[in-house]
Amino acid sequence: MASLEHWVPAFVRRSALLSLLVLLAACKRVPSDDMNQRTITLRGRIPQTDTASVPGAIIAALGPADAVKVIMISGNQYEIRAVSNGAFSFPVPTDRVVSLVLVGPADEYLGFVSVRDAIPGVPVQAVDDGVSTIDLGTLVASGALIAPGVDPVGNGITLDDAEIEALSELGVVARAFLEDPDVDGDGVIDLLQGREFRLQIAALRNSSFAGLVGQPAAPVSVWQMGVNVVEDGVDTYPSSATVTGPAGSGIDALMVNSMAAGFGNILYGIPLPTPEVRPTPGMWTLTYGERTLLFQLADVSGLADIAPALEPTVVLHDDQTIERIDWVWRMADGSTSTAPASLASDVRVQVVAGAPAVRCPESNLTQFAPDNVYAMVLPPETVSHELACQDIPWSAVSSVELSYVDVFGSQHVFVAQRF
Ligand SMILES: [Ca+2]
Repeated sequence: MASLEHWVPAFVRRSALLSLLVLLAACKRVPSDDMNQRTITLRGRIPQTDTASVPGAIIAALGPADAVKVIMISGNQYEIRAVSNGAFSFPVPTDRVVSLVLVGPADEYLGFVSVRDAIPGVPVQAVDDGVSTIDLGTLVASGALIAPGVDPVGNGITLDDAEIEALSELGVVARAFLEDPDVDGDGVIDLLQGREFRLQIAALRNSSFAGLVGQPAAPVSVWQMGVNVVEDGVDTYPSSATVTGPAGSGIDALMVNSMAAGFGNILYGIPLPTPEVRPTPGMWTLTYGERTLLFQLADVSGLADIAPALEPTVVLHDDQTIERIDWVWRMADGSTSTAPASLASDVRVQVVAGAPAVRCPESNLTQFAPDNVYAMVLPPETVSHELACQDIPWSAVSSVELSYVDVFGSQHVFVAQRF
């Protein structure tokens, strides 16, 4: 982790930043019967075409009607599924947005499914109780996008307007990936080559406590960016890479190091020269070994401006130790969401404290920052958490950190300082 030290400002190095971007496990193809979480069936039909039956017709560019395969992407899992008799039907996990890329007979990229021209995928994480199948009807080409023939929102999936807007913003990085899934530029969709290259974004916002109540978060103080690389059959990768950002990014042929490497993957961190400014939109390139990756980065401001924020309230015992931490999901319009599972795939509670507090052995987050005495990953619907260790004195606490990984994989961290 030495490389991390070079680019994390000292004021946050001691706490939350060590948890940023380290959630990235190796991406992998997972057979659906290995998916332990709840699944539903997702199905639909590709559009019909009549041009193929016209003798002498000029062969037009391929469209969604030519799809023979669908790539299903859910977080760091993906599967390649066949289109059969003009239709597809397969099980999908319901903890994240499921993205669908349509693929032609010679592995041509034909586009991706977008719901309401806003959400880059199907928001099955917001499926209604008791619903076991989402039927998208016959897909419709809509410019560069492919729209469901039946809007799943209102037909088995429930989202309100604030949630749809938030999901549209949270999907900014996923959308770019779906628009150009040949990041290494060799003309073949990377996932069909067993390669996954993902830009990763994290944002950290600070606030403070007024008494026991966390105040609204300030603007982002630290943006982090990294590129996660997975290639089938590759166990080890070069430990460094070279990054060039768009004009104005201040990054030109910069040597960067691996922040973390797992089983079959590597994460290259991209140190931003001005961490409080969001990564510059435009074309970023990262070269490692023989490969050069091209990422078109959109404006990610919405990941901070529109993404929901977490605001904690601490509840103490009479002896001033922490009994529990409650929180609300604050939407951009000031309302609170009562359905956080539609926005996030988990929520994390961390407590940074000095002596006499000691590390709680029940903590279940493997990546521990040095001063953390408590770190727990919880289901996203959790909004009140009774600490597994009831011996942390509030007077020893310097900050409470709530964070979540959104349903597209970006990480959002909220650090409430006690002093
Ligand atoms: Ca490729």
